[in-house]
Amino acid sequence: MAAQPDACKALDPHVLRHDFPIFQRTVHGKPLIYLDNAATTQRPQAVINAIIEYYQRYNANVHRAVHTLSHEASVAYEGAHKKAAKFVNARSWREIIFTRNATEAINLVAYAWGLHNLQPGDEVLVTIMEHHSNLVPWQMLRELKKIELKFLDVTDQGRLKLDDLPKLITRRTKLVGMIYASNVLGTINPVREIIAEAQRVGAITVVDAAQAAPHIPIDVQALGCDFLAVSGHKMLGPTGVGFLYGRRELLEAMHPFLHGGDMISTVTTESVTFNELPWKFEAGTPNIAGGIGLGAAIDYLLALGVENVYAHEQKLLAYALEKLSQIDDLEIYGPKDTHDRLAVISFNLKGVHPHDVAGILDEAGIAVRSGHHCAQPLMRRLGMENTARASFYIYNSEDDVDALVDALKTVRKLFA
Ligand code: 7TS
Repeated sequence: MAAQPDACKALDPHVLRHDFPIFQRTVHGKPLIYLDNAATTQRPQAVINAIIEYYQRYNANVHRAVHTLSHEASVAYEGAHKKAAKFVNARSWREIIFTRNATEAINLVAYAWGLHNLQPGDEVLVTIMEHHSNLVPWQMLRELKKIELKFLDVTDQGRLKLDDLPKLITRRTKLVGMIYASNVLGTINPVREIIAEAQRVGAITVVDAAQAAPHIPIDVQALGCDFLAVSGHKMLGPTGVGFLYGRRELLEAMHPFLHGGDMISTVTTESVTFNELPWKFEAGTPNIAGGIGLGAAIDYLLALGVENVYAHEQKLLAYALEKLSQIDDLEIYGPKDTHDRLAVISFNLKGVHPHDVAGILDEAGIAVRSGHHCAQPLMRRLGMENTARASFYIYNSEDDVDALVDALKTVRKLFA
């Protein structure tokens, strides 16, 4: 049974770990220390159970039949949309479209809004900090629609240069895309301010919240964004499901993304009318089990309190930055303070390739990522090609930081 700590109390990672069956295994004979949460998190038993229960007890297609199993599956799947709506404080669950992941959510905006609304000469502004998933779709539109793509720069410390905004946002700016929190540097961006600037010229705003949603409370109404993309697997949910929040008036006015079954209302040989929201944007049989699993993940996170998740990670971040700074020849990227920063720490050990660092840490049972983290323009801007990256979540403790620091000291000795 999932632990349900009091929302006012600090999270205890040692207790929470028991909810995650994966921590029963070892890696190279060592207890698993999982520090690759920015890539994907682990799943609690409650999420695994929700998926098993669907397949074992009410497996059926949704929206198509009057029989009991289909009704139960439909209620559960629709219920997951309602949970997602609550999670990001959308006005209506009809503003929540389930997708495969954050990448598909952003592509939905690019194809269903961008392709039909952008004209040659229009401008799209994104930050240089974007994950490729909020960059390459706009590059695709640059080719197809002859738009101009502009970039908001970062400081060497990895904070956005907000002072540049007034000159970058012009009357021709039609869309502003921004990463809420960086998957490389951990920086949490002032998206509310950027959205307010974009709104001055009537531009559409797209927030990539793939990294933010698992760690900080999201409120789309307070942000005032038009679209916001989330991946389920980065917030304890299954792979293969994420969602797009879209402002209702925009979604109503937009063309569909994919065409076929479920997204229609009536079809004749001559014409077609589209289904109501959100089904207009969910063509074909959806990932029903995944959606229900994501609903269970949201239940779990809301029971913990996302603000408590952030508070826990802030403590871990401060501890980790302090401990890691004691290692000679270790360069840490991103903001040096813990203010508006996730517990995502990219680093390099001088003279050692990050893949070697990750390989040796793996021998110690420690999972970290190494590479360009799908943010090559940012890496290039900051003068680096690859980094190792440790990213923390609710089940990580100061013990995990200590193990990481010890293992890095071993790497340093090996390469001395
Ligand atoms: N946006 C951000 C900010 C991300 O960090 C990622 C994935 C995505 C979008 C794409 O998510 P997907 O679920 O559609 O693939 N980031 C990472 C990472 O940092 N390491 O592996 C995946």
